[in-house]
Amino acid sequence: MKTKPDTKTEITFEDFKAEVLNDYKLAVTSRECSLLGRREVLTGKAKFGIFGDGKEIPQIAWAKAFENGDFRSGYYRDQTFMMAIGELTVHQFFAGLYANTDLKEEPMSAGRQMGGHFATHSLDANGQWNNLTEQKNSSADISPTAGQMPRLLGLAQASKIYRNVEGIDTTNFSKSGNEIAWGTIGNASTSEGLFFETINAAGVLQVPMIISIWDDNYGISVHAKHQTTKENISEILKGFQRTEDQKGYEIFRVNGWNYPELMDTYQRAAMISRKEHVPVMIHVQELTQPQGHSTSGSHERYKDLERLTWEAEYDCNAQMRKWMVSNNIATDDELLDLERNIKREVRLAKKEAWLTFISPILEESKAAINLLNQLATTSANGVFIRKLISDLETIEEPLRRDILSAARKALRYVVSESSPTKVALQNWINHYIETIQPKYSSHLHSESNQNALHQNEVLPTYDDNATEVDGRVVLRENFDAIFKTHPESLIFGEDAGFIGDVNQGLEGLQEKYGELRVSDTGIREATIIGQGIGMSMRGLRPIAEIQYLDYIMYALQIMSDDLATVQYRTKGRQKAPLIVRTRGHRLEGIWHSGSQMGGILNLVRGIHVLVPRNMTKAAGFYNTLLASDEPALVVECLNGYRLKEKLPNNIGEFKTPIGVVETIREGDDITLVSYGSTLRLVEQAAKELQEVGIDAEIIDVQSLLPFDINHDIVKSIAKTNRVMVIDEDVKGGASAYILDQIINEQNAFEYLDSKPTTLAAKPHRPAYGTDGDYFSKPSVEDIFEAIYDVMHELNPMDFPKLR
Ligand SMILES: Cc1ncc(C[n+]2csc(CCOP(=O)(O)OP(=O)(O)O)c2C)c(N)n1
Ligand SMILES: [Mg+2]
Repeated sequence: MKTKPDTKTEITFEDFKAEVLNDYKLAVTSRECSLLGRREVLTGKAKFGIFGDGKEIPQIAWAKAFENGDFRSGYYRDQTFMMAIGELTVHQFFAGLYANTDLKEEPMSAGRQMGGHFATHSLDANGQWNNLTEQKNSSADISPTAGQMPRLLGLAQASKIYRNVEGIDTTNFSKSGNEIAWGTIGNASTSEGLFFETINAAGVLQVPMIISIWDDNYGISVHAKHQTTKENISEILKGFQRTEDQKGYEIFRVNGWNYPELMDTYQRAAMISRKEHVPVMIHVQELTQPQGHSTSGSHERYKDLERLTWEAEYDCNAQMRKWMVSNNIATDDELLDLERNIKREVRLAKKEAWLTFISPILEESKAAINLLNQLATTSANGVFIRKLISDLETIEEPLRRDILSAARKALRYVVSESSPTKVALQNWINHYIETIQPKYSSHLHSESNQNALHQNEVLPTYDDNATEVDGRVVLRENFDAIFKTHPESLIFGEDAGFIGDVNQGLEGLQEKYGELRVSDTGIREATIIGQGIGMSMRGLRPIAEIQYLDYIMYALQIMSDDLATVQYRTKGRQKAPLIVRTRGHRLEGIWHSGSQMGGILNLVRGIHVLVPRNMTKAAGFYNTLLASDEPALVVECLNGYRLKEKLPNNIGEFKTPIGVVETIREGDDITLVSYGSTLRLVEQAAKELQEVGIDAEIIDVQSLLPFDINHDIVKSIAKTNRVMVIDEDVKGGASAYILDQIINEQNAFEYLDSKPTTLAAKPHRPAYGTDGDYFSKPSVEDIFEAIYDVMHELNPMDFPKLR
């Protein structure tokens, strides 16, 4: 067995010993955290725990190969790695377990994520980039198994772009593309489609990605025989192995309890990937899970005695210990001593973390009790208020919920009294909510000065004799300008490269900007988004193209779980300003009609959703978004690429504002609210309604998320006193969302003389063909008649029944 690492500079045995001892110390510290962590949950101090026990040693080997500028995209078992790279202290580990909302105490997510979800800070407190090449980076974890994979692909691809594309300012992001993106995944999670999709894509793209598979034979209680063909993921992925004449992966297999072999494997893997930009897979086998999956259960229920005995013996920490003793690195007594000390240190750090967590809350409780006592002395209902106080006082370690709940309930007892003590309590409650609520609700969007809402409108301007061109040409010219002025921008998607997208909005641009910046991808929507998330986390400005809105369903999970939550789950310390470009609305049949907006709207809060009615508006959105630091989805009108638009002369500069509606027709009788391709039908219906004396006002929403930030729609309703929302989504979808905004956010009910209505599509998917469309989605006649009916109800004499 090797006792010396393969390093270029020779080190003495004493140095080597010291390093090994240090590693062991870290492994034991991390294990102690897991053991005590579980106890904290079982005694009620924390709600849930999922820990890294049984996976310590490979993570120490990995950390030694991990360099500044590198990125991790992993899952909840990686606490030892985070400790080893200096990004997680024992104190912070427990602060995370208790959900401390102070970002200084709990830098992973300020208590928003359960423990075991790790992150580093890419951004400073103002939302500006830190120098990522001078720190070790971890993209923020998410809980859905294999959800870390798509992003991992993009994190790795960024290195390839930085190494090979000229003209980008790399200062904060890369040193010649030498950074590796390191992934981790559990053996069972490799069953997910996202795993296989990512593995294939990284092999095609040849990016510096190293994926470690922590294999403990189980996924919670489910054995490998139910998870993986041949019960062996590296065995079945053998075909990915590169050969002399075919690119592919380098695949390693190593036992997770073998410290020297792990050291060697990780060094070799890093060398290959960093230098050659080759993806590497490290299958770390024979790992264990000493305390079972999480605090929710015990593994004795599903592991037999033989397995439990094996796990005890092959526990990676125990094996490392044994190896140290047999190689004269330490004696049993020395190690016992060291382990005792670590136990004490971890206990102390845990205590401190608890104190820093609970102290401010106890202060807040004291302040509330003080005010409640004063209220009790002046109120006729003092006895009831005192009961609230004594209930609160008996809670030794109160939650903020307990404090606020008692304070709010007390107000009910003094509802018809007036006293300075009541005012004091009211003020305290208001102030408390104002200061505490943001701890849980801030940073859904960027709070930096590049927030998309800070971007002002710049109108397109035209030459006197501006030519009329196909809409796609406006887009193409604008993308050309974008790629010219933003060297860090790039676009990729199915058919986006060689032919310049299926509607030619990128025609000729690959030739001009190269295959790395305007690229074709495989048919794999989730990882197209993952490429975008990862690259935008590393300072690039990717535009990920999803060919049709209908197929965004494949990507929606990762948009919802990952992209939409980046800012929120890091409390503004990471961002992924990815632009997702797609096309939808009204074309043909069940899967080319893209109208599932309601589903999207409800799943991607945190991402802007923009629905431009023509290509000039769309181009303006891209220009706005590139000046901002937020993610967005832009849905171009599928049937608008060949419609004529005037070509602006300030291509690349005009900006469509986000969250601002546009009135495209003025009228007095009713406000019609719609967006996208349906608008053209609404405009036609309005013309026909004018002929029978009905004067409709039409508002183009343009931006569904955020929605009408200036509340212009209600101003229109104040004039017309009637509103109808017209949408090609099903009822209860986007139209319900729009109506909710108008009624609940804009208080339109004050001005309404008629029932507010929605006109939407049939509940089934749209049938194929022109008639299929006519009988599935609102037609001009449907729109005409629906509006006519509203006017008939109001004035049957002037508008007699049509049918
Ligand atoms: C998409 C999804 N499905 C189910 C779960 C619940 N879940 C959490 S962890 C886990 C098992 C994962 O096992 P494995 O990948 O082997 O990792 P290990 O915990 O064994 O390290 C499951 C089913 C989840 N988080 N996400
Ligand atoms: Mg497992």
